[in-house]
Amino acid sequence: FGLESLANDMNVASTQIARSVADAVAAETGRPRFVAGVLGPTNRTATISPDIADPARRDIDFDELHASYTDALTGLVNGGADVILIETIFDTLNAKAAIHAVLEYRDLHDIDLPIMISGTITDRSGRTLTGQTVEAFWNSVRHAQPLSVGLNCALGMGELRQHVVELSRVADVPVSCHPNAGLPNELGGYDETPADMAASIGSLAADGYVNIIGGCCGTTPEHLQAIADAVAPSAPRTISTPPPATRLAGLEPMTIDETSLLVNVGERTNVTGSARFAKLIKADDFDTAISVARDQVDNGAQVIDINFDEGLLDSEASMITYLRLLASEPDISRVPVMIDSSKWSVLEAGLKNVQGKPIVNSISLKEGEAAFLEQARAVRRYGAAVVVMAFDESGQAETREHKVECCQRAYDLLVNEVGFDPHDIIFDPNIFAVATGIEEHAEYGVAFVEATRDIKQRMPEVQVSGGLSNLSFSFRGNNPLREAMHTVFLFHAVQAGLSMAIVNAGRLPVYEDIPADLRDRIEDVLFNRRPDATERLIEVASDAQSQAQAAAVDMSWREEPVRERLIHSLIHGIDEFVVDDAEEARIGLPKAINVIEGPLMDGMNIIGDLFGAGKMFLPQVVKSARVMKKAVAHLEPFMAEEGGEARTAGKVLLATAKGDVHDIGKNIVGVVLGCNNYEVIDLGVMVPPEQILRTAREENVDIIGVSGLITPSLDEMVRVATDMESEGFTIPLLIGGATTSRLHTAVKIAPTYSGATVYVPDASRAVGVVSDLLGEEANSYTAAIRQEYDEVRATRAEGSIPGVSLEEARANRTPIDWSQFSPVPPSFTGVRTIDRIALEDLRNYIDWTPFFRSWDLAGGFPRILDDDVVGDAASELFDDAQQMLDQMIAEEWIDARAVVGFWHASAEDDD
Ligand code: THG
Repeated sequence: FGLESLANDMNVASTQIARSVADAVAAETGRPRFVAGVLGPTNRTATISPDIADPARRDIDFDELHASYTDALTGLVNGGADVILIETIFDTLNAKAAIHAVLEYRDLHDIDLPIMISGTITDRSGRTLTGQTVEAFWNSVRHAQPLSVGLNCALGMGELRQHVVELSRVADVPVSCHPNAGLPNELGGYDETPADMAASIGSLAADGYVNIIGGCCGTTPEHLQAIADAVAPSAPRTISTPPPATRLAGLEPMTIDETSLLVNVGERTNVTGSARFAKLIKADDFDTAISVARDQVDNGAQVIDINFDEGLLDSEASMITYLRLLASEPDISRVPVMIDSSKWSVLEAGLKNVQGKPIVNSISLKEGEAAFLEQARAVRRYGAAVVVMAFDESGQAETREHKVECCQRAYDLLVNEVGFDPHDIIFDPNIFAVATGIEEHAEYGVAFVEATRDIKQRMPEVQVSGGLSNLSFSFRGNNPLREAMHTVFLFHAVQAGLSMAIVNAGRLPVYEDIPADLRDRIEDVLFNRRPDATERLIEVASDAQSQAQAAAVDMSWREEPVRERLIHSLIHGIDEFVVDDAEEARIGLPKAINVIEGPLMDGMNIIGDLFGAGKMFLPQVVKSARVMKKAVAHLEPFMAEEGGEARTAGKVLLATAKGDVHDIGKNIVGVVLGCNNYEVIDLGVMVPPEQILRTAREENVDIIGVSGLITPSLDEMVRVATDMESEGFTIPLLIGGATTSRLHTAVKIAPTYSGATVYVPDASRAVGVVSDLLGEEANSYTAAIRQEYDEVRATRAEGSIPGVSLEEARANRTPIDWSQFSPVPPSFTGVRTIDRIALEDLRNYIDWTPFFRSWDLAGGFPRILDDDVVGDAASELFDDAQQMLDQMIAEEWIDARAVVGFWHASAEDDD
């Protein structure tokens, strides 16, 4: 709202008001009252790119957020806040900047300022906007050691409950919850009454899932009173004690405990560890460089080590770009990253660009305790785990004793001085090359394994890791032998307590598959069992046949017909084959445009369905849109050649309504449309209707889309529509944003504008709607929407018959004369087993109405059956359904849901 410079002043003033009220109430009641100063999420995300063409771009970065949070925080503290509540977190990286700001402020001013944390789940996938699961979110903010963690906003208690239950399971601190008074209804209001909220929150409390409760959007003092009364009888939740473990996170949680097998850390995304990767980075081919990370994950890497330490590279810039690109790849960024550099500035640049809980690789005592402590404290504020190399002022530790000494010293400093959770410490006792021919190196294998054993015995909570491929440097060029050595070494090191290793994921043969003789010779080297061990290994080196088994990637989907392949690529966000497949599809169809309107659009629609059903989350949808872009880019020149009818990019004007600054959703719509070959003109936020219409005319756009999150935006949208009407516009108007709805669009907006007015529920639907509105069938599409909205209005009008007063209703009571009534005894009591039900009998008892409603079949089944066009098809379906049901019952699956699902699927096929 342009008031950024006043954040500090406003926070001082508002905290002072809260303070004076809290103090007055405390004096009056004799009970303590606290003031929580809120740091909100801001209106920008540090994790998602605002630009189609540039997934590495960001609207805001960690440092900017940090500065702005520090400013806001200063006001809250000066106004007298007791606690800082970091709230409504949709992007954990934003929250980590806020946490960092508070931790740093606390240290600088030496004050005790507890932190409360509350995230927000925005869609049906059960993830944050930026794609993290609840547990991954908790792992990523846990370093704040908050007074509490919870969830708020976005949803009502009903939808939020399962996520609070999940948080309650994983969080070893008090759990809070302050939901909205239900989801905003279609007209932007909140429907849950104090009694509704009291009931749902009361039951959450009674079931023991929360310690702190409250209300967010739409709640009033009456709501809070009712909630307070409802939870009064319940005991607070008993804090859970999840088993101690190393808990990391990408988009998903990653837990390492004593039941874990060896954690594979992918080594290939390292410019010093891979000539190919180095070449790609130097050539600025980040796309292919990202596929190296994907290969590692596909081959089983559970963490990826990322290193840009190379003299000729701008390592910081490469690290930032790479991590930001990874953030747009949900199938890779689901795993945590290990930020690998010997330069602190690169490590720090990395830490500012990951939303999960990463690992820093590495710090050590080689420059003394002061530098070590400083870096360790910084790592803690960023909330990362850390690899500590067994180095000290005298250099790298080579003997068992020296390795253990370095690690013990680092442990004491980290745990006692810095307050590190020992589970966040990963020791690396140095894997060095063996069989080098240099005598002093002969003990390196044993020294590592034995040091590992000692470390795990003395400090059982820590993890031990190592760079495995270092071991076999002297056999460079002979991968089969190197891989066999790695496997044999791991076999022993894991027994000694090695829990992680940086490896070439997927390139580790099975121990049992290594020929016994080769195994013995390798073990001789590793354990320094005989003076001629190295020579004997070299003897067999050349005939060591490939033991490594390339992990078979499942490529069976490549065998499917081209339409299925295209859809598969879109859904899974794979861009590797999409150009070839688009070409194959183009050759098989009359025109290039048919590829877009056929298989590609089918794929996008499936994605819309999956998103709607919570089976995909936002970053995946954006990823799919990028694959789409690639396919469309390939088809474009052909469409141009085919002339006139080719869908040259339609022009879409997007704007956030006047008075509203929220644009994250709108930006994503812009990205998705841009990827689908539409030209997007984005006017930004707080755009007055005049400016929208002027630009629309000047730019001769095909569609206008207005978005908004806050309730007043709903009225602004009505104004846009009204102005469009009075100025004689005819182009379609799209309505979107969190508080908008089909109902509001139908009831309030559409009637004011004679052009098409269409509600777009989310970004995954934008392309379908725009292509329908601009396509050849636009007229019938628009007519269908109009009819649908007419029906919505009609239904609403029916539903809003004015009520009468309670007195009148009671006076109008139905007279029931019980004396005239004799109850009929039931034909039997007790249990009766029914073996087989014929559909003819059952059919009459099924109330289809709720199914039709949930499938959006407004007219209901009978109308479809009567309809001339689809009537026959529908009766056929019904017969099919009957047969299927009979069979299912015969096979003892009497689950009505399965039957209904079948019917629904068939109906869509025949549509
Ligand atoms: N400890 C910690 N971090 C580390 C290491 C360690 N990071 C880097 C390194 N060591 C681990 N990573 C690798 C990656 C690749 C190789 C070795 C270690 C390797 N690469 C082939 C080679 O050099 O022969 C490259 C071949 C190619 O170009 O493809 O062996 O110890 N904490």
